[in-house]
Amino acid sequence: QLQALIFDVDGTLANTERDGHRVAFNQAFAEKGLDWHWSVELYADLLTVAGGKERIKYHIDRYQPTLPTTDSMSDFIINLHQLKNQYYQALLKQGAIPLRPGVKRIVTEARKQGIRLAIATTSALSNATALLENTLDPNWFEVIAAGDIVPQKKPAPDIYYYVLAKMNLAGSNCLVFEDSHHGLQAATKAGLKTIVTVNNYTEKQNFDEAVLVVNHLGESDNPTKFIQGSIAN
Ligand code: XBP
Ligand code: MG
Repeated sequence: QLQALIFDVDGTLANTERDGHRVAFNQAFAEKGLDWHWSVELYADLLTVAGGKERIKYHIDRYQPTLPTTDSMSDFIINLHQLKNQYYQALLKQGAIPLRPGVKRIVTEARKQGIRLAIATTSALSNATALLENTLDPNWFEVIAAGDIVPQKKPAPDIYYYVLAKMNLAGSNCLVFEDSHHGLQAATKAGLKTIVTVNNYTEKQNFDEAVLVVNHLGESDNPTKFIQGSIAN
């Protein structure tokens, strides 16, 4: 029996990456006087690393050979990431990052039916909460599991195990919404069934382990396209 829906944030609730996090990273680089620029194309490669701090570290190790190899928790990375998060949250406040189709409808319907809600994201807690404050309501979610709350980010299953333990739920009673292969791996390893809503950055990835793959969650004026699997699953 379905008791809870667990949502990823970035790419699933909203398309936060290209016009959100990426833009904010570039704003932070400029403010710090760094001549780095993450183009839409380059960012597709950088997205193979989950977590903003981890992504900066990857960039330095791979593309800034003159800089000494950094510790992922170095003050430099932590400060740069915090600055980027301020810019990101300002973009959210401006309403620059709307929810994807169908998200509000599904969350509202679940609430009506007494289905419990949770968040499982790699993003920093302040970013996840800010997105919910500007779109839905953080209080609707019983658990907001985010960022460094677990030692290993997605594709490790830790964040999903954390949510299940906090909510005292069995995986078989939950349904996950994800947009990426990383996220699908994390949920699958934790024994959870997953619906994938693809976006431009993830549409070519492998989603064989998903129960259903769609282009988005649909609205009456914008019907969902089924890519893989069927509702009967
Ligand atoms: C999202 C991420 C995050 C965001 C940036 O992955 O990898 O790192 O790109 O957010 P998922 P932070 O959707 O699988 O959770 O800078 O807050 O990490
Ligand atoms: Mg995602």
